[in-house]
Amino acid sequence: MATFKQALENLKAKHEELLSRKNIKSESGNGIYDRYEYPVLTAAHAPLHWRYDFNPETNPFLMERIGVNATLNSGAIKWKGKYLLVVRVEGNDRKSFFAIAESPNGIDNFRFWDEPVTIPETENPDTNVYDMRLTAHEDGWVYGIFCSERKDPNAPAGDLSAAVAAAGIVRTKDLLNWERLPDLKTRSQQRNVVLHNEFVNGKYALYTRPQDGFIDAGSGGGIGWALVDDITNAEVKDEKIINHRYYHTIKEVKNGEGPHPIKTEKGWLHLAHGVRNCAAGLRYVLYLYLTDLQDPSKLIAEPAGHFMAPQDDERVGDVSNVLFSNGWIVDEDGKVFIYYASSDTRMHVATSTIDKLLDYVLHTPADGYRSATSVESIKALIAKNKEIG
Ligand code: M1P
Repeated sequence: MATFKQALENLKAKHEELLSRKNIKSESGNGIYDRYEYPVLTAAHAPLHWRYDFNPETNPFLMERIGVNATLNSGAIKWKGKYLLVVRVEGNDRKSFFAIAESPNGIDNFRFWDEPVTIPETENPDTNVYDMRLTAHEDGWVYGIFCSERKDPNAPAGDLSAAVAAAGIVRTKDLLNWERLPDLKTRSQQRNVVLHNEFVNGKYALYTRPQDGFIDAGSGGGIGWALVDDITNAEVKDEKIINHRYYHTIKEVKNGEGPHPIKTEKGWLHLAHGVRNCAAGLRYVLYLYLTDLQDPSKLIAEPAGHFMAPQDDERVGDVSNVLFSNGWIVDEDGKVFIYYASSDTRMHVATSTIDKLLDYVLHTPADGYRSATSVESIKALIAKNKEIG
């Protein structure tokens, strides 16, 4: 028993060392944002009491009983002065669930709350839930919209992969008790649905991502926009595409809204992901765009290419070559914390400011969709630099 006690103490000490590790700003910034040396959350951050039976009688070998595989795509919110992530935690059993992790400063010391979040089910239980976007709406509720995945009831016999993606909706006032609302009713499958934080023309406004199948966006032209009368029985009746996909760009195959956009004096600042295909498979990167303050569905600026792409260790994981973000937090002083997952495996933070992100969005050349136009952009910059000698 002395050995068990010692082993448990060692386990707890190592875990504490990981949780309390100070994060360090990486040196090689690009002037737009700063990355950090360490992920803010990994599977190893999951609380030990979720994974180990601490009783030597029932777990004499101190085995991990319930494994956690990954911590990824997290919604984010500042709550009572703390930086909170609603983390997609994926177990070894491939089921994802939500759990809240809290940090005093947004860049390290993230610790999970005592228990995972209990999401009530509808009469049609979700098989898997993931990628929650949080919205503190002006109606006073905090909403979470997430992907609810269920087996395709029309799948041919023997096809155990075909699935249907829908937008599940919950709301809360305390982040402890969550009320489940009916899933969003839409004509197509949906993933990456996000609630805008203000009413628009007296209605709830949603960013959508219509898709032909569970994986393929297909004829769904990009990020959509829909106004909804009643969030407690939400239905997309009219949907228009506000951020399109284009041939030979970073979002040729798919795109999707990240967290809800940030209101700035120059417009609504959006963070999204774009997907292209290559011999190595799909490549997911992050990009920014700006829409009109009065009409959040009207695009006013979009830099060419990616804002962030997987680099170094970020490139490898369960689904390699993926960056995905569904959470960011803005401080009162304009500092922005961008929470992103790499390769569907771990969570990171990058920091910037509203001023820098607006400068990036408004002064980075837009995509001309041809090699020749890219060369023109570079030559225009060279000429400008030569003018100043
Ligand atoms: O594996 C990469 C991502 O794939 C999906 O995103 P999208 O619907 O845009 O293709 C989601 O399953 C997401 O969770 C995942 O990170």
